[in-house]
Amino acid sequence: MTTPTAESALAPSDAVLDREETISRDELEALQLSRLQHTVAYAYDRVPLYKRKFDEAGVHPTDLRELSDLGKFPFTTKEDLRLEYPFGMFAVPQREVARIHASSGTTGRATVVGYTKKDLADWAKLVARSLRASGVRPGMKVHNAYGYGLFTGGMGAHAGAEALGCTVIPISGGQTERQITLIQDFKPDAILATPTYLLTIADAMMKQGIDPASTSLKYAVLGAEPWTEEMRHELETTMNIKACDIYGLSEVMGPGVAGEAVETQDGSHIWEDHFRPEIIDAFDPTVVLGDGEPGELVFTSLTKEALPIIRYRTKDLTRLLPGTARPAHRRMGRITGRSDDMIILRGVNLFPSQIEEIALRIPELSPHFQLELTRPEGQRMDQLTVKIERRESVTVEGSATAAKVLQQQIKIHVGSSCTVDVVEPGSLERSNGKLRRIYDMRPKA
Ligand code: DLL
Repeated sequence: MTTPTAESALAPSDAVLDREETISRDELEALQLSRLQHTVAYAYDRVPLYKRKFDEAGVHPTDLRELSDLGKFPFTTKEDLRLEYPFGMFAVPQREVARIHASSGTTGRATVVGYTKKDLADWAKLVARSLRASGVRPGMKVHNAYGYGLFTGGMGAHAGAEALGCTVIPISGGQTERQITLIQDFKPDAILATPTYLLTIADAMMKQGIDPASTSLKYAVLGAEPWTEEMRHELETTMNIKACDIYGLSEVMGPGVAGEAVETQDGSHIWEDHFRPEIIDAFDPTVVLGDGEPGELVFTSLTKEALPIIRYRTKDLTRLLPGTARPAHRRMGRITGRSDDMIILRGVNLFPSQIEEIALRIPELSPHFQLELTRPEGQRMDQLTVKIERRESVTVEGSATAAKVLQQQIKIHVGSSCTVDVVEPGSLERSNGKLRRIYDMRPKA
């Protein structure tokens, strides 16, 4: 039950919030502490890896007396999940595992995650909460273009939209022409997709002579890859929609670990009744940073049964900010990138999102770009080439000046020298889901 005052102050009057969305920070932290104490003991008792790690670190679940004691416990990494492949991290017998998802495993073994029936219900509730925060309401038609299958995006978003009371259109990713037909025929109110895939859809509409701003779509809930405020502006104006962020990762749950409120559009609120976030120094993980300080995001699950996760190092770089639309739940700043996606070019750190931010401020250039890293024969220096499509309306001559501007702006704001190659509209690979931005063609050491 929600108190009418809290609800009317926090969200449009037609939204009924979960009680946990409106509680005070003190109440939330008390809930976190009791759930955390339970989770570390549960993980220690049921998952041999946690017992081994805690024992090696000389900590015991009873050492967790206050929230800051969490810092005494060891981290969990993707490597741990890989080593325990496939089911070594599960804390319940297999018959209690209702569903399994896995990461694509393009680099090394897949990481496998499992859910009990209660985990699935909690997950659906949190995705529903995220979608509602982003403007989606019961009764709306939701076009779900996240990929279905082992990836958590499709089924996670699907269950959340259903739990909210929406009519779900489970199209999955790809088959862009068909997506466009269904958007025109079924007239959905909201679309769920990666930001770059929504861009692919908008682009394909324009090619077919359909104005992307003319569809029935009013809301988009976008995530699974980093995106910028500039990309939000691009999508909102071309499609005449409100676009909000949704964040999550399979090891922690899937989509819906955090979601953004449409009335503030100021970063995703982490649902802290289910996850305790920390920010650490990515280079010295013993240092836990304060709110507002940028670093690597770490999560501990508070309610998960099949796969409790303690201090999971996400490699996502961001910072924690105070709650706004949901005051007790802290927000995360935009993910600037992943520590393992960082390009180090002649000593300068660079993320694709920085290029996106700069390029989209130059009107002649489109949001379609990729970054190529090479090391020319006989040279010791790496070379970065930004390949970017010019806008359809811009001539080749017109784009030459834009290329120079982009090159200069990258030098000024990022500190890297690069080559900019403006290419024909439609010539770069389009996204079907998570878009690959970096093409590393340097000889392998
Ligand atoms: O991408 C879950 C998801 C599906 C989230 C649909 C949102 C929507 P994974 O495949 O395990 O899970 O990838 C997780 O994707 O660690 C981030 O690096 C990135 N990521 C996810 N959401 C965002 C976001 C899903 N909103 C990894 N902004 C994470 C930036 C994101 N990066």
